[in-house]
Amino acid sequence: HFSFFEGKPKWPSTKYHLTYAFLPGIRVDAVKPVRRAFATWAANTHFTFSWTRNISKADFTISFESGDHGDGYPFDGPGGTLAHAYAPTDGRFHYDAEETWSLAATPGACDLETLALHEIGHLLGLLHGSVEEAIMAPTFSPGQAKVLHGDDIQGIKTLY
Ligand code: TQI
Ligand code: CA
Ligand code: ZN
Ligand code: ZN
Repeated sequence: HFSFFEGKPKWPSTKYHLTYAFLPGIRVDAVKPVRRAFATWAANTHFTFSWTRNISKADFTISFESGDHGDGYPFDGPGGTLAHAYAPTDGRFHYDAEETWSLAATPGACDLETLALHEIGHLLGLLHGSVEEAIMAPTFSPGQAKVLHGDDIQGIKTLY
């Protein structure tokens, strides 16, 4: 089953339209999978998302970072942590720039869209659940591509 962060932080219920921006240094090929992941969440929740170029006003920022990048959660080179994202209403979503990223399920590489689906779940307030097929499952096999599961959607509907 789904779970939430301690204290259940969430976006204010009046704020159902959220914006995201890509920070300088973003891989151009990451834009499409991230946009698809936001569209998938939008299709299954009350949220709408749009891309903004105004970084200072964006609710979410997406960037590629490597090693110690100043937020107290350094990345660890190839393998290990692939990406991380913060609880509402921080909005930061970092990919580990040192991973091998891919645009589809590829052995030995990580699927940008699957990771985005998972990290957006965190951005919206979900923690890891116990349903193996869910995008918020506590296990992840790189190379695998996943889609949203009823349990992920149920989690957001319960939180909001
Ligand atoms: N990155 C972790 C993750 O996204 C970072 C993390 C650990 C985290 N605990 C957190 C982020 C609590 C927000 C809140 O879960 S990861 C998994 C899973 C990772 C891990 O790259 O290690 C998945 C990425 F859930 F299987 F552990 C995707 Cl699905
Ligand atoms: Ca890593
Ligand atoms: Zn970070
Ligand atoms: Zn996670």
